Amino acid sequence: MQDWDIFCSVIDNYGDIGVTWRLARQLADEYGFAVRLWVDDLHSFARIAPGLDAGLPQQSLAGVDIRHWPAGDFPAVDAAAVVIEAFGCPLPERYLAAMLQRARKPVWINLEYLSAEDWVAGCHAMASPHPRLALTKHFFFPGFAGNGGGLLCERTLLARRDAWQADPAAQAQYWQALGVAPRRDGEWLVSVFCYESPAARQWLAAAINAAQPLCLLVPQGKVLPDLAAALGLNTLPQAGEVHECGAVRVHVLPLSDQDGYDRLLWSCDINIVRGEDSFVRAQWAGRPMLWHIYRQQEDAHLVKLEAFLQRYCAGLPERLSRQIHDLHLQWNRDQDITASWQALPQTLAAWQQHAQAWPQIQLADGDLAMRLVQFTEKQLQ
Ligand code: TRH
Repeated sequence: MQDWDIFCSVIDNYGDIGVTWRLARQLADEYGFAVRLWVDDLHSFARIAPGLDAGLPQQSLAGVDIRHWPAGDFPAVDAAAVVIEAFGCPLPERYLAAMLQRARKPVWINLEYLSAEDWVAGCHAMASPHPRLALTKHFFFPGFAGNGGGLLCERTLLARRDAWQADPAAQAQYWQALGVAPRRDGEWLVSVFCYESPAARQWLAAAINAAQPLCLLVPQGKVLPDLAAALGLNTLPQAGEVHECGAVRVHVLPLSDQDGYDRLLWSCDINIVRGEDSFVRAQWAGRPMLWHIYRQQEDAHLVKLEAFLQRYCAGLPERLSRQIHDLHLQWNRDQDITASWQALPQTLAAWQQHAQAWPQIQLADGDLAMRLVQFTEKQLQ
């Protein structure tokens, strides 16, 4: 059985662990590989993997051997045939030495952040020999159709999503279990997993005062101070709380595991998402979405955002493309999105159609794990 080691250093939030945990599970489940996932912050990990015991240095979950990556001395272990460092996290010297011990040097991959920018195609799969050691690292860039190494998506995901979305009874049961009363007349269900920001605060205030009824599903997280301000609360709302204000009812949800979060995305009409992994999952939900991109220095994130919008809106009717651009650019530049939000009913049905077709286009050449496995196989030949 081929063995893989994946290294994840949690920088902030849940994106780093979210991506590596998803990849580790898929490699174990779909390819039968022996996967070890080394994580330096098990407490963050446990928030999105409730079955994990953050106090244990080693445990098995979903077929993955999870190891705590200690800050101090790294344990003496044999290196795997394939080694993934996620997002450029430096590997421990002791592990590098173990890699050198292998008769056949491991395939060493730096899994990069996702970007829709054109330069990705030129850098994807590039080799970088280590300056001192007889080891070579390859850069593997996730990417959109025709650009880079694909996007993470489990083989059966879209079929499971379709079955869910065609099953009103399962959805009704799901909402009931979350304590969410049935949809009211004309109401939109909107999940809200974004960063704290003036844009979010403004949008919440505008939504409360708008004519369109909304049910907001808000997993516990960074946007709660904005929500408290919009609702006029003195304390942060807690999971399980329900608030009604103007045209809006709000349910604050506990964080679920990743499969539970997928179900939330599949069940909503519009999903507000962030970072990298929830952004991709919202695309797989096949529903209109609004991406709150992770802010970077010198507004580098706005370049990334524009690159995505160009791909996402290519070939769309001008009016829909404008609508999607306006919402995203205004939200991410902290401008007032009230007018764009109010115009949404005019394009929502067409956006819905586009969102439904988009995943198939992105997955036509295979998902990220499949392409990663093909790449490593070639290296191992
Ligand atoms: O949490 P994020 O903002 O993460 C990241 C990191 O900050 C990273 O450093 C940065 O570079 C990157 O963004 C761009 O957003 P993301 O990527 O969407 O990760 C959230 C994860 O949490 C994702 O795997 C889905 C998961 N999740 C659950 O499992 N359950 C939940 O209930 C929710 C709301 C999310």
